[in-house]
Amino acid sequence: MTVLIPILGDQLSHGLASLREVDQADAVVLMMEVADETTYVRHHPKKIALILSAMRHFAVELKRDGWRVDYVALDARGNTGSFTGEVARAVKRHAASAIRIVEAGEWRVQQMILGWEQTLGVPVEVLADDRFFCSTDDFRRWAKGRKSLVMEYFYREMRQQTGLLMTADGTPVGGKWNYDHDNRKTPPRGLNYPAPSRFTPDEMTRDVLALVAKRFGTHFGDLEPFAFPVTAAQARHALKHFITTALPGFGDYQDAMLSSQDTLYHSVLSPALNCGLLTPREVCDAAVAAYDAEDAPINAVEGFVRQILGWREYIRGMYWLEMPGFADANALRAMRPLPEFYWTAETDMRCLHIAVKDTRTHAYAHHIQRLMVLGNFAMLAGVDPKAIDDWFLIVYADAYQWVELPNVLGMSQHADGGRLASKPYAGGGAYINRMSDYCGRCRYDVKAKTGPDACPFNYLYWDFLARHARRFEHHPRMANMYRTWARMDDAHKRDVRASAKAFLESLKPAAEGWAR
Ligand code: FAD
Ligand code: DLZ
Ligand code: SF4
Repeated sequence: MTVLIPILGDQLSHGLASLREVDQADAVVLMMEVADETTYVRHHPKKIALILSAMRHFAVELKRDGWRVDYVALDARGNTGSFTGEVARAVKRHAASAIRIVEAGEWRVQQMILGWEQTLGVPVEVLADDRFFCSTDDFRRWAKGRKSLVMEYFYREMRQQTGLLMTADGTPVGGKWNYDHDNRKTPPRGLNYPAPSRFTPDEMTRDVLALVAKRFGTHFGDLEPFAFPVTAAQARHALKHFITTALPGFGDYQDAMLSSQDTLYHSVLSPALNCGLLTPREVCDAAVAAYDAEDAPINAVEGFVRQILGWREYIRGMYWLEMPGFADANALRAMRPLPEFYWTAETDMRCLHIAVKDTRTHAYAHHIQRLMVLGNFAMLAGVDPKAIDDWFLIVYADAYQWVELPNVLGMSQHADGGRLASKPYAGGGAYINRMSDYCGRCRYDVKAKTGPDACPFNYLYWDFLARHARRFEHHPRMANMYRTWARMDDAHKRDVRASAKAFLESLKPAAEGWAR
């Protein structure tokens, strides 16, 4: 009897549930490079290269560890181009009597897996992905019966369940659950920011880079230089580097944006975490160990652990709770096509120009660029959530639908009507100016409120509030802003609306073909 163990491109973890409690002699691991996955959207070339290179390295490591591995390369003869097609061929090739697989990260792929037993005629065992701290069933139980699903409460339960940053008597380390009060400072001039670690491509990665250049060279984004970790050992090195160089400053300047600094104190670990080269447990343990050794302060360590144990787990829970309807959410009825500059970076708005340029070069932008620049603009401008959702899925090396979609449709676009974040993350130019050094050299005037030279975020912000007054004016955390709007004289309000209208009409929609 042969058990076939398919391992998907975001399941590259040696401790994966499907590799445990199975006799190597009876098993064949199947790994598949398939055209459907590389092209269901036109992923950034760096993302494709990362996944294919990490898959190839992982297969070599599995063989070294004694596994029989059947690896189907993208250009292998007979490759059907789909997971289902390749699993079907492998079942025949190995006369497999059963399939054992860890549940997929994405709804789309999980639906395929759930059809295999019937179409392939062999039993399929689907295991929970226990690399996450919280199972999808446990999240469902947590959410059941709650009117509002606040991340902070979920996070506290996760702290208690895992014991991370908890004292022996069940209280949070340091006496507080959350130290954000000490974070989010404006960065002083002249800080010496640490650089994230970079890895020189080996021969295997260079082969992948050549393949990606040939097959996907026309996708949005720069393939080279390519410096992501592609093995667990490299990813652990990157983690260690982050813990020693950047973690101590993580909390303080978490919301800052600087034109000369792409990563500030962020970890840039999400590409490795999301394809499985690191587990969330080892990342949190490393951060807590730094606190225990007095190498990093509590505000930094708690803030960092919250991103992973809190936000990352909560986002995944929300995805599985709300799918498949989540993907069609459009509570604000936004219809505008995506502006062309999301693909070209050609805009005079300096904050957006820099964020798109960074994204194109690195397949990375940090959280505040994603939320308060790229996402904020799309929401204020009323961009169709499906169009901005596609964009975010394509352009980041860490983007898989389970994590991208709730962040985009829920957190940044308010398309879910406030299920994930009760209040829209909307901000005007003053917020971006306070948190960045972008505005000083922008063609627009961040202080001006209306007219052709005013910062578009300023009038778009008020125009957004005016457009959605019925929905938000009685929201307890927004009523203040509506009172300010009500106090503005009618002529100014008309200027705001006219400036917004003229600006929005001037936006060039993206040409067809960038996304799919
Ligand atoms: P750090 O700032 O160093 O944070 C540490 C880790 O915390 C991250 O590596 C990540 O694993 C986790 N984390 C932090 N915030 C979140 C969050 N909101 N959701 C899930 N995990 C989080 N993250 C993705 O992994 N993939 C995406 O496709 C993605 N799309 C996003 C789209 C939008 C509009 C927004 C607002 C956020 C998105 N995020 C996404 C969340 C977050 O921006 C990234 O996880 C983070 O920028 C990754 O960079 P980092 O590793 O340097 O993070
Ligand atoms: C994103 C991606 C890409 C570009 N290519 C592959 C691939 O060729 N083979 C593979 O196994 N996985 C790939 N992936 C990641 C998958 O899309 C991801 O594992 C699923 O979406 C998870 O549900
Ligand atoms: Fe962005 Fe406005 Fe600042 Fe220009 S002035 S960088 S558009 S926030």
